[in-house]
Amino acid sequence: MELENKNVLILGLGVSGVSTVKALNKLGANIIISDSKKEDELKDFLKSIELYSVKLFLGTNDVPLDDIDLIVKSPGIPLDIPIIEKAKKLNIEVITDIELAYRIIPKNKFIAITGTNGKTTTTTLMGEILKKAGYSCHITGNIGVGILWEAVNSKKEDIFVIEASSFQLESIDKFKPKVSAIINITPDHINWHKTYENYINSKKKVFKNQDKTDFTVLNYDDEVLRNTKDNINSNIIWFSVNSKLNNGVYIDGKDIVISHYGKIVKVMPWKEIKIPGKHNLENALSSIAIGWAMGIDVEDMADVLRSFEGVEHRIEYVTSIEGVKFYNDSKGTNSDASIKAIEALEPPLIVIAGGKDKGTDFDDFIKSFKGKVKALILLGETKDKIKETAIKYGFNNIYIVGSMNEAVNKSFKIGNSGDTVLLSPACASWDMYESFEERGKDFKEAVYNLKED
Ligand code: UMA
Repeated sequence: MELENKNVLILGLGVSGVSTVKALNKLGANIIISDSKKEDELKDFLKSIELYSVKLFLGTNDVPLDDIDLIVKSPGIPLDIPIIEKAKKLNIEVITDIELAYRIIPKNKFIAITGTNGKTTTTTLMGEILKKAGYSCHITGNIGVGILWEAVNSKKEDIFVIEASSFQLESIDKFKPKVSAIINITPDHINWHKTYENYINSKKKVFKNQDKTDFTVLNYDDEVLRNTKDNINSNIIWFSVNSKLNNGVYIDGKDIVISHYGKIVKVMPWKEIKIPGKHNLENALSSIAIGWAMGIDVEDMADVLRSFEGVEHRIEYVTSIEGVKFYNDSKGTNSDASIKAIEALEPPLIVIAGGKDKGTDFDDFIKSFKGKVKALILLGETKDKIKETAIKYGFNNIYIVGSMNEAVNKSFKIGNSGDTVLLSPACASWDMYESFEERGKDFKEAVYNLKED
């Protein structure tokens, strides 16, 4: 795609925006940036682009669109804000970074991994598997790495492993990955997408441009995916923890196997996978299915799965103090993710939850306690909503706190040797923090401070 001397408006100067600015500068575009935040709130991001010649509109998204050829929108920006409505009327195209990356380097191979939960683990795992198999790859996208700067600095043989969010996928048009994967779908980001159906449809866009030279990896155990009525033109590879499949990756007794139209290939005993929990078994099976589609040797996949330890902020063991174990699951940004964390750990649990309200309910979250959770410590925007739901289901051992430090101190005070304290908020972090990483780090710091007291 030719961008030299084109006027491109970059909406949002966060992680994705900065990467887009740097890439477009390299491609010779005229760059206009708009962010609703003011200069002092964007200090770090502005510093990373200080060398470039750009036109800035800060503290507003209300920008003249007269000469704009293209808008590249940061994924989190909703599609119904006035500037985007105005652009639509003027027939100015609005896309997200993964779409533009594809248009710039369409000949590279893209692996796009989406799903409500498990995206980060599967994306990281996939990167490790590809590296083990000798490929050069870029691990990008929602995982915290803007794709465009990577794209303009890549070689044609490089593989892009993209953690793709529903926000990014909502604004794709031509994006066509070699392998797409949807690990699971449960309600999330309803405030942004308006309805659960819209959220599901944005995830499914990941396979909409694929053809019979491509592959789509889907979870057979996920009802939404198993019952999909969509026309999928690529080769589907199912994976399942619960069912045997004619064509796919599944558990057969002690082993993980791949069945290719009935021809069985043994991968490894599933108990040898290092990352714990059933949800991680799903992540492992989806990685094997993607690896199979990419023609990777099963021994390479098994080797990585035996040693891969997981990712930061996802059921991450922090430390143990006086017999109380602490786990950081700040990436538990929706009920389903937090339910998986509760299922994966040994009781009794003290759960720290609450955060930004995304318009979902907490019924399933509370129902998953099933005698495993002995106390609930709540903070953030959703604290009262979660408390009311807990009481509705007869769970009353609840403490409301005002900060992470207070939450950690309270958990330690009520915890006994043998208990596990789990930060798994079931909510996004944006009411109190810039990101879930910042929240997780704050939790870990508060835990380490207990040690020093
Ligand atoms: N902004 C406006 N106008 C608006 C709204 C926002 O100008 O109406 C501005 C904000 O002031 C801010 C910028 O847009 O400066 C933020 O853009 P963004 O929210 O898209 O955030 P980025 O920093 O660019 O990070 C994004 C992803 N964030 C979101 O989708 C919310 C990051 O995923 C991703 O790692 C990064 O791009 C690189 O691809 C984070 C995330 O929380 C991890 N994702 C959600 C999730 O996983 O649940 C989807």
